[in-house]
Amino acid sequence: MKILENSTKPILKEINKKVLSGQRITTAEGLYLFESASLAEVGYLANIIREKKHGLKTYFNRNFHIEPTNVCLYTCSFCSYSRLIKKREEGWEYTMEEILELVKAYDGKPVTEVHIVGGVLPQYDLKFYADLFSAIKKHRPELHIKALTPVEYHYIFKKAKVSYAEGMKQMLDAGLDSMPGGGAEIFHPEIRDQIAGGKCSADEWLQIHKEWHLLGKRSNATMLYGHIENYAHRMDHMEKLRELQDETSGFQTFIPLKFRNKGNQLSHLTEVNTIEDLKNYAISRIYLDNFEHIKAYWPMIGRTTAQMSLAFGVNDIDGTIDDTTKIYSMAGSEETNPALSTYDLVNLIRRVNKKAIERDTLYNIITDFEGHKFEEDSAYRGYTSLPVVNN
Ligand code: V47
Ligand code: SF4
Repeated sequence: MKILENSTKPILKEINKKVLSGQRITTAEGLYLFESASLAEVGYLANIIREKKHGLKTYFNRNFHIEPTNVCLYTCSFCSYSRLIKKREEGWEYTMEEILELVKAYDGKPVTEVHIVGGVLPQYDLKFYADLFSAIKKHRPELHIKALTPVEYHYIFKKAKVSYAEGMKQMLDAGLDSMPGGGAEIFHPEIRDQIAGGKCSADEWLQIHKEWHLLGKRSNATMLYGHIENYAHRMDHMEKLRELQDETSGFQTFIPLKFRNKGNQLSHLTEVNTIEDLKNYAISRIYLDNFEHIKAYWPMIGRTTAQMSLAFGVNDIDGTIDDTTKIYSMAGSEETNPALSTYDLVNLIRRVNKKAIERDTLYNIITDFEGHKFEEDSAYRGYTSLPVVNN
């Protein structure tokens, strides 16, 4: 396919040349793609990079989520999930014992990761989380703890009067394995001050990840798109991530998060459409040349868009999570009970002719499902019009 070599648009020909020769595109070129390129054009380029990096491989993992509380001191306008501290009786606040019970509920189940993130409250301080991580490790040492974002870390380190470097070291010693990508939202202050005022700034978010990377550890990065930001804000966000990644190489995965408008202060905004979602995945794949993985978080965008995203630069669709995750169902995701079995996930990937690989958090391969025969056969659930692959 040579659709772009003969393009009449010189800038697109130049971007095509760069992608084919493995060169980095500029921020201005990324902005051009958002503003002027078609879905087919960016999809074509993103898929070249996806296949160069990963072939047809598509990763998922087996994890579960714990949200210690949905009460929060902050009032991010996009958040459908948190209860104001004034209305804390409407939310939940788990004790250490209750959280450990949730962890123990997965004893004997083949999950490899627990993802812990929630609201910010004074009782969940540095000591609480250090004790929690140590207790989880004591109970199940091989379970990977992916927990908290710079939003929580900034708050608990400030309260404990420790530097970011010291705080992250204490978390490491307590058993933290990696950091999820949340809390990034949109870095540019024009937007951040309006939608996430009061919580950690872009520089603080980036600095905390940097300290974690300097300890030799890995993390993810997200971008909340499709609300009041424009394309230049998205490019500015990705530029800051690309710059930090050039310094540390500590990010594993970029996860674009589509803004959902149910039950929050931004409910008057219309959600962007699927074309916009796919373009966003594709352009992030093209621009973030130093990120190994691009993830589509299927509980947020739905299974069908997740399947389509695999042809637009995405090579990871997160995991088999269950309904302990409320963030997305409360924000209006079509996935009201976001759980998929391994069988379902593998079939979802196979139906769009990709190869399913179960990974651990650090992308070590646990099971390559190529040629894997499932003993059970489940009913066709109509995710796409392609037939179920039975091999
Ligand atoms: O930072 C909150 C987002 C994030 C809404 O690292 C919303 O593997 C859309 O970061 N519409 C938290 N998004 C979740 C997160 C995450 C999820 C999955 C995997 C990983 C990973 C990280 O959720 C928040 C915020 O950007 N969010 N409300 C909403 N209404
Ligand atoms: Fe609190 Fe996070 Fe919701 Fe902001 S997004 S209000 S920090 S729970």
